[in-house]
Amino acid sequence: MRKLILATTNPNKVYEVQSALAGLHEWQVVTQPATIPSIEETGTTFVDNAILKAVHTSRIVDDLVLADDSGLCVDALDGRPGVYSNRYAATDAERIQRLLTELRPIDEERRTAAFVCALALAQRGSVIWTGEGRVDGRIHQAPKGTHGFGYDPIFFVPEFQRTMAELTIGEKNRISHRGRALQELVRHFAGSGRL
Ligand code: ITT
Repeated sequence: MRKLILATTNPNKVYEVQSALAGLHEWQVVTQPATIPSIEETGTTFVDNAILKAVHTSRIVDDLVLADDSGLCVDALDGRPGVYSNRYAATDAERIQRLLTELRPIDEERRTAAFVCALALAQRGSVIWTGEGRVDGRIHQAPKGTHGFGYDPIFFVPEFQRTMAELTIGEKNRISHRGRALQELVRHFAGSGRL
């Protein structure tokens, strides 16, 4: 069995990636060791930050490393919080509150937004592959649902007519930014014969 190391400190990402890749029976998908020092996310794009995180960890461990950089881009805020989604406020509840306050004057039809996820694969300091996924939706007026994490309770998914936090893990992985980027990764593995 080969190991795929997830270069993340976010357990929700780990859960979603492990569920999405459960069909890759040759691979054991595990979180990076807690001893890996964190690296500052100095990039200005999702893919730059995903590469930073993947390469950093891959200089310390021998196995293949996968990193995810993701966030919420709100059209009425010129794409913010974007790569700063995690740094927007201290907790999920405060991040949601800040966004809802900023969007209070914005009408329903202008509350469009997208979740974006960049993935990077690296080994021994070199990038092997990058991919991106995106899902379009709308910022709901109030939080709804208890699944998922982060901004999920205020992200309304038109295809389901529910918020992301009202979707099951299977539904979220089918349509989400991360799920779509992971579907690309599976195709890459299949194409490169690494499946
Ligand atoms: P790592 O860098 O350790 O992977 P992180 O949570 O800091 O963990 P990011 O820097 O990529 O990850 O920040 C992503 C933020 O964007 C995350 O903390 C959420 O606030 C938001 N986000 C990303 N994906 C999301 C999702 O599927 N649902 C809800 N919010 C999401």
